Amino acid sequence: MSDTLPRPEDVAAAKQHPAAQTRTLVSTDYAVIAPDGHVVAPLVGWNHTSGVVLISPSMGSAPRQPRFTQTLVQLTDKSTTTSAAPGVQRFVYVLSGKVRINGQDLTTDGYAWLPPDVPHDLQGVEPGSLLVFEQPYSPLPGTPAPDAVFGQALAQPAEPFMGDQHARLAHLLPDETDARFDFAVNRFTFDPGTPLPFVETHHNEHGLYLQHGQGVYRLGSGPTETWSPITAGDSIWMAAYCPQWFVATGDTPATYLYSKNVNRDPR
Ligand code: UGY
Ligand code: MN
Repeated sequence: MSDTLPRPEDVAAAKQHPAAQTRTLVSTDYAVIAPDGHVVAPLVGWNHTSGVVLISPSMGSAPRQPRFTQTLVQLTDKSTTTSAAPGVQRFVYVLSGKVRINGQDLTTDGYAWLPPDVPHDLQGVEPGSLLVFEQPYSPLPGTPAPDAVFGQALAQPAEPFMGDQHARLAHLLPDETDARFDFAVNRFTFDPGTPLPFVETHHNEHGLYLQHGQGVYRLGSGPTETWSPITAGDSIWMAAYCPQWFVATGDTPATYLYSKNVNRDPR
């Protein structure tokens, strides 16, 4: 066994190694997960399916801890699954490929919200990838959960955000009109150069997946403040009260999908 340590110049050279670089950042109030760090593994509760759990409660410690999971699923034509964990709602978004859920075929930008504790029949039809959010469902007192929702993101109205036609927001679930939904998933498109109009700070947390384009995300404050360059395939967790701001860069629109806990008292 060697009793010597690497020389300082060896450490300096290691830091420059191409394989030692990553854009991934994991902080106390946010995380940026870049594909360069993905480690693919079989997914619990799925058959013939691997993927990456991008965001989960393991990422932080209470109270600044994700209360949901966001998973990138590598779909095969043999993939199957029938439920999330007990009491957990599931939202499935097709990034590519084709999936059949309860007999309905979904292709790119198709999605399904699946209520807790009602088995579903999900089968891969053509290989591709899915973005899946899961969060424990919190029912309204005395009110059952809604039935499953199926949709196509491009068919949902994309409204100008705070009057700006260059930032367009589509709600994929009816959370604004139906308080039985405690979870929202929205699709936000920014034309090049368009920003979020102000630095948001709010009690809700977000899971975000950049589907198209690129931009810069300002996250955190004080010692955790960062200005992260992000590109398609990157994910972000933003804890409650994490200051957040975005501007789309590049020549094409930037589109992100994001989740948000809604319609429940945060106490
Ligand atoms: O709904 C939202 O809070 C959204 N405007 N946040 C975000 O895009 N970071
Ligand atoms: Mn926000």
